[in-house]
Amino acid sequence: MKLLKSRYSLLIALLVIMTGCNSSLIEESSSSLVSNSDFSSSVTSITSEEQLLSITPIVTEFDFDLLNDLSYEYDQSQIGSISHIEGHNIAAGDYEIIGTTITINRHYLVTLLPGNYGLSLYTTLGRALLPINVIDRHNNHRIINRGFETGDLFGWTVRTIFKGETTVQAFRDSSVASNETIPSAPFPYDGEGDYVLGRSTAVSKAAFEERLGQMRSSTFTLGGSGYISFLLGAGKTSDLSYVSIRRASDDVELKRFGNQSFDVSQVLEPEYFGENLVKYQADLSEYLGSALYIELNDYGSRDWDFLTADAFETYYEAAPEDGILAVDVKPIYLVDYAPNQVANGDFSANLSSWTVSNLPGWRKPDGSSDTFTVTSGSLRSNATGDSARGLIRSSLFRVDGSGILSIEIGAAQGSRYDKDTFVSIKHFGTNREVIRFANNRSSGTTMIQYFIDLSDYQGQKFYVEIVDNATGSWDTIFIDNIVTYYANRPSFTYATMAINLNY
Ligand SMILES: [Ca+2]
Ligand SMILES: [Ca+2]
Ligand SMILES: [Ca+2]
Ligand SMILES: [Ca+2]
Repeated sequence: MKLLKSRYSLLIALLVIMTGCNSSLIEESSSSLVSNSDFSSSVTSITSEEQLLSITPIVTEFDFDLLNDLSYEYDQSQIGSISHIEGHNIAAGDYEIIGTTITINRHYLVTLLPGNYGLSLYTTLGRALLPINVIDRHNNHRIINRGFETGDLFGWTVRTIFKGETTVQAFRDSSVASNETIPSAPFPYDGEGDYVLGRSTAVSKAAFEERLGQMRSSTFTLGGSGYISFLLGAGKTSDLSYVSIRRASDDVELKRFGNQSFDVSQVLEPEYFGENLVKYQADLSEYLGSALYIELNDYGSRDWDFLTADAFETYYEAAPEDGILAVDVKPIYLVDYAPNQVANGDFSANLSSWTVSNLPGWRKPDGSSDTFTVTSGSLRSNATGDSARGLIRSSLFRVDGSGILSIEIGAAQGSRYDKDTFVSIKHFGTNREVIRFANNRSSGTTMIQYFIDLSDYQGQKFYVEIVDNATGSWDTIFIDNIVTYYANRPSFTYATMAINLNY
């Protein structure tokens, strides 16, 4: 009888271990062996037919910092032919079975919160358990692949913003570079770990600069102290190359950070290279508990109009000790009153109601940036000639009436006019560009009228940005007669509509 009892104890202990119960349960079960009926009821609740098949765990710990896959080995003669894996929302495509190895992919593992899990592997002979331990690295407070240590853009979503052209798309896997010497520079990126978001060596610097695009992180819930930090390089003109912090619930751009340490005056120095990384920190604690994401933007195609980056850390128990305080450079409207007709759209009041961006990237090496003027009744970006560059922003207007707008553009026909001299209409709050268009029907200095249909956005507020980002012949833009309110739909055809470059 004693022997039988200890056998039963062993059997129960085994069953309990296999089903993952804790040690206090084992003790309880042992003491209940006094009665046979107690024994049978406690065992049948665990399993009647379950004889778990045996697999060999190889890697069972998932580390959000390393983004490793998990793996298990099996012997087909013991477990039969594999059917599928089930549990915790795993789907075909989240795992691979090659030879005698089962691999659980990291793209699935990043969806699990820290803790212990068991996946069921079903075979022709029964079921095996694949144990998973997701290590607690404050996973839900941090973004996936924040430092590009996978060697690619895993965890980030990229999109083109220029005519769907993927050939000029910024932010590609090939931009993830070794954290070593900068191409054709004598010093390193100065990032963290083995990889950074850098500059691809596959194309010239000019060709790399020409690319445009956006790159979005995974969503995280801001926790800890609410501080974040990141490394940023290049991005001479913060109005065109910047990092946004957006709220997931409504897409509102909460903060916008540029590489404010980029020193325009030093670019001319032969030993200076602007793409090395500078550490920034920012206090976002007013948004603690909010779901946020990070977005990198590249709207510029010229000088240093690209971003290098690394180490987007979004979880700090306490404020970080190092890093320059990042300055928010998103457009600010102190009064969000918005009439249906944009103020001074005909420039009859010179530049009043318009704001010239004073971000340093627009300045010439001598520090001057006298760009916008009103001449012969129209806005012009050539106050100091075609080489002047700049961005000017309207006050807010509200879509009303027919929802149709019209704008006149002249000049703006330089060699890459549709990337360099353009009009952008942006949504107040999200600062999302709903349309960017250029003077594609240009005819010298003649003013050409373009119609825009914003009738899908009735009642919403927008503003206009006019950009001149180039210095060559005809790289200057004239604007006049911005009409944002037509009570009745004016007459226009497809040929006279503005063509959106952002898709
Ligand atoms: Ca890195
Ligand atoms: Ca660019
Ligand atoms: Ca005018
Ligand atoms: Ca210009």
